[in-house]
Amino acid sequence: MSPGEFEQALRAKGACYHIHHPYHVAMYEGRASREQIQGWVANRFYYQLNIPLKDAAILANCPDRDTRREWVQRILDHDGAMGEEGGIEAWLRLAEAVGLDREQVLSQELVLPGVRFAVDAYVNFARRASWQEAASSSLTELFAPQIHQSRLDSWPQHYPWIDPAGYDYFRKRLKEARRDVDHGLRITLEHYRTREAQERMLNILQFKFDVLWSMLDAMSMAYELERPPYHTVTRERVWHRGIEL
Ligand code: AHQ
Repeated sequence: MSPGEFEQALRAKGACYHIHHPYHVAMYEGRASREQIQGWVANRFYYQLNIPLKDAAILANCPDRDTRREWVQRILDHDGAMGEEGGIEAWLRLAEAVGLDREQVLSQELVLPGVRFAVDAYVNFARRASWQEAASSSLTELFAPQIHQSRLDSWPQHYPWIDPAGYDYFRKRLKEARRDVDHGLRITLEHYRTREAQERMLNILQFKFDVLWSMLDAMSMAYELERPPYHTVTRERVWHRGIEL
């Protein structure tokens, strides 16, 4: 495919983006309970925590200085450059804004096994794949500005109990995601030159859609269907607390 056709093919896969997942739609339409919002924030924290590790894995595999000096910004966006808050801290403010305890979120005790496995699969993919393939897997962010904007547009009116200061994270990502996509697209349209390689990349993008979709599936089981792991055995949170620590 030409670069233009390839970009169109990438954008066409947006039909699988998790903005269409019933859990996200319920949050957007105001049908989510306080527990479902809190569960989403506490579980998505694990994804946010791991983005810098994923991006550092890409840097570690990338011999090209110009690419690294641009890609490194993503780590700073999340960890916070010196003197700046950063996205992980902003997410903890979102956690407090939805009534979660900061230490409980940091403890990861609410992170569901299915969420942990999906996020770890993304980080481990980035460690093993070529830096170009790992970089292009971030292109689910082609669709991220829309999902962040949808929360800013709908949550304040549906969930007046959420402290609006918590929405800073979504505003912050609106511009960061657009800048990330600009760089990710340049790498992707440059790297994949044969039809076979382009089809492989579309499959990599589907893998990342599956990561995002599976996270919400795990949350649906736990917070919508009332079937958290081991619910037939105990109502206690007995699942593992992470072995990567
Ligand atoms: O907050 C998000 C974020 O920091 C990132 C980094 C990027 C990547 O490197 O894969 N993807 C991503 C995403 C974030 N938010 C998600 C959401 O729904 O709020 C969307 C997600 C993405 O589209 O990959």
